[in-house]
Amino acid sequence: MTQLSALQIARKAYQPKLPPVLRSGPAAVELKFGGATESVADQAAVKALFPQTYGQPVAEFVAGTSKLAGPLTVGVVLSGGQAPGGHNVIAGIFDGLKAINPASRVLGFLGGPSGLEEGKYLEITPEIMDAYRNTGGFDIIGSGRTKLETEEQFLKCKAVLEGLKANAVVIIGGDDSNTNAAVLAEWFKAKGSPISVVGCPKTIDGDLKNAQIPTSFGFDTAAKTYAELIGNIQRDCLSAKKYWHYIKIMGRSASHLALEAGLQTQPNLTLISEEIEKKGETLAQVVASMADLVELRSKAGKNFGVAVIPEGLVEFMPDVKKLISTLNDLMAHEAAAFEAAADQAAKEELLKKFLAADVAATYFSLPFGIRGQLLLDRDPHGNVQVSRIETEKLLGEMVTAELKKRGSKAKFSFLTHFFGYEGRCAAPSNFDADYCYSLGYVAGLLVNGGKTGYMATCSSLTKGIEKWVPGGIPVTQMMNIERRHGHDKPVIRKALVELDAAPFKKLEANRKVWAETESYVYPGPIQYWGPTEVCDATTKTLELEQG
Ligand code: FBP
Repeated sequence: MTQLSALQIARKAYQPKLPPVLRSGPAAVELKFGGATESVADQAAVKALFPQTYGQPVAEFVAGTSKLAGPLTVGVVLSGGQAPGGHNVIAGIFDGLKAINPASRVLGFLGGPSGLEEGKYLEITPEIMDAYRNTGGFDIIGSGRTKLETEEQFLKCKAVLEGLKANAVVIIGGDDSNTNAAVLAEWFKAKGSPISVVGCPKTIDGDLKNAQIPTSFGFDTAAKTYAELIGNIQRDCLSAKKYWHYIKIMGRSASHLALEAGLQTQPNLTLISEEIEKKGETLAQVVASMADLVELRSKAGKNFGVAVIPEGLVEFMPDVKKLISTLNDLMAHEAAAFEAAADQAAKEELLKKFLAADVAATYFSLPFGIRGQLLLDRDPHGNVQVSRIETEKLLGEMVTAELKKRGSKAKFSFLTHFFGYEGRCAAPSNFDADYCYSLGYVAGLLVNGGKTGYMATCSSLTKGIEKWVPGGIPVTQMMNIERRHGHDKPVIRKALVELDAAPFKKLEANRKVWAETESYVYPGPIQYWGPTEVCDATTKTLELEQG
């Protein structure tokens, strides 16, 4: 029996809030529909791929009356990386379905999409559910990264769901998982199956957002957790005045988490990958400007500082990007040769044979350890696993070398940190606890309404929960066609940091002052109790984007 901390005990009793319109129960709301929708781009191609579900209207829940279905059986899948609040999504589905009909059942597929394919599940009982309310993590049923995309997999899912007499499956995942959910919804409809598929927007990375989805769940808590840790380091940095701290922040590709953590804590430097890509800055140029900052602060007697570095940075610098994509292709095509190579030195001999001169020059300019990390196994999509590349160390070592090359008098002693897994399973903030519970509740209502190919949403999030608007967005509306593994595929468009939007502009406007001074902010731990403007505030990103 796990021993609960005092906070966990108190937190279990927290009753997540629902938007006002949902508080009178499922029979007292109805769906109001907008007009037909179009995908964000490539309309003809997306329409051709989704003839059954394309163009469905945006739906909003308003006060009214709804016919409640009989007992519903709904499967739930947690897909991809953990994000705080996943358990509350399931709690929202559970409570929503029980409110629709007390005999409704929730079946949690184990270990992610593979659990659905293989029919491995756990029936969620009230006791199990109560043990997980308001907790972080995905451990109630586990998660996984299996992609559901082939006809064979769909047939297996259909057989499993039909065998369980399930009415629907809710897929809680990021852009790829929700894309696959939409494909599955379309496939079920084409086969004449009444099973509906509904998605929920999850990822700490914050890159599943658009005009319809203000933010993905988990981003709020993860950003606040990282901001607390950065704040603590800033205090230490300012107390000791002897180190530069290079802190890498998770977020596979987009820099949303680094930007948000930077806005919350105001370190001396926050790198934004999207800006570096736009300016076409090479690794050497990024290192040179970081060395400039060290020298500038050193001249003012400050041989210390804090720099925040986004996880995906290396893939946004043109020279390193070219190197990584060349390596990805090479390691896929010459897999046998690379596997046979005994060690890094042997692999590098192969590289000398295959790489063009400019790419080889970039590769061999990197420290030995980092080169080894670039040669590690690829993820299931054939991509380098950026969370395993120590970009923070790479930059620290290269800045040291650059200062030496310049004959600089600046004292530069660096420490590295990587904040990623520390934030993914944190206990959800009030915002995420409420948001996730509401998303789950909405997913249950969409199932009750027989909707398929929709993602549950809540909009108007910055105005306080009294103003939140629950609804559903057709997934095809968020899609465009992208080239993946040599094929054109329909995918939900990934949201990178927009350089002309308010959050980045705020960083840009303050960058010089934050670089030269210690304007550090110390957000402290996620606050659960206290004034609402402290405890229930959303992120700076949402505040700046939505006013
Ligand atoms: P999702 O996109 O599935 O939400 O996961 C994102 C993420 O947390 C990234 O920030 C990180 O790069 C990656 O997962 C790490 O993956 P893994 O959990 O496989 O180590």
